[in-house]
Amino acid sequence: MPLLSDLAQALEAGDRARVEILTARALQENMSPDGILKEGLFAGMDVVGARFKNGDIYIPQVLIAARAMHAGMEILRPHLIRTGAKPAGTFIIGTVQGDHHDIGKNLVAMMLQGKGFEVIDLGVNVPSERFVQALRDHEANIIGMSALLSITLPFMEETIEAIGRAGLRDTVKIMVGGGSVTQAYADQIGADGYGPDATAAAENALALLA
Ligand code: B1M
Repeated sequence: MPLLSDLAQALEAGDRARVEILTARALQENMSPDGILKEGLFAGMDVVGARFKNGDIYIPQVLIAARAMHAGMEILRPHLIRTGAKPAGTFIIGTVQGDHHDIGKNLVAMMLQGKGFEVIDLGVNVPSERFVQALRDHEANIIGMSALLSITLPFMEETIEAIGRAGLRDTVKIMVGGGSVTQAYADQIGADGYGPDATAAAENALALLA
């Protein structure tokens, strides 16, 4: 549909005003909110994710596109709620205790939203008890931890152990990532998934739920 491909292209270009106009126009033309989300906004974000992964674009362009996506989603939100569209899953994310880096975590959160996840962002410097409490408070499918500092890596393992002690390990998938994290480390601490970058993280999160 030309209107939705125009919307996807406006998102790829990070053109927030045009994303708002085209989202509203698609609603006026009685297109389904779910279709506008998937074939317009998410389709555009998929292209942004692929370009970022290939190194064709950089963090600022991703952030600008994400801002445009959020603007479109705000217009769609009441319509999505009314039509009962279901998110792909619920993903709790945070940067582990002692670590205040959040640029990568925020990118991962945006890519997850671009794949249709509802994201609950606990912020930075999140101790294991807060991750556990968040799992008790929300019906999440996946919990994700980010760490950039070598000295904060052990808090990922500690959190996985705390989730186990709380009897919640079988209820949720666990993903890890961030500058200091490798697939080998993820395997070593018993995480279910890892993402070397934000695009791969979102793709792997979907695969974990498949
Ligand atoms: Co910091 N810092 N920093 N820093 N900082 C690093 C990480 C460092 C490598 C710099 C260096 O020494 N070369 C180094 C860590 C060394 C180490 O331990 N291995 C370091 C240090 C030492 C420190 C301080 C200790 C410095 C000091 O005060 N002496 C201090 C610590 C503060 C703290 O956290 N307690 C500190 C502070 C800061 C700032 C506050 C100034 C700032 C953070 C601002 C912010 O985040 N709001 C900062 C920054 C910006 C950096 C660098 C320059 C950039 C980090 C970044 O944002 N990268 C960094 C050096 C570098 O990397 N060049 C450095 C971009 C981001 C998109 O990448 O976060 O890796 P990244 O995320 C990627 C993937 O990893 C993945 O997707 C993202 C997008 O593709 N990903 C996930 C991330 N989370 C994921 C989760 C997933 C899956 C994938 O699943 C859940």
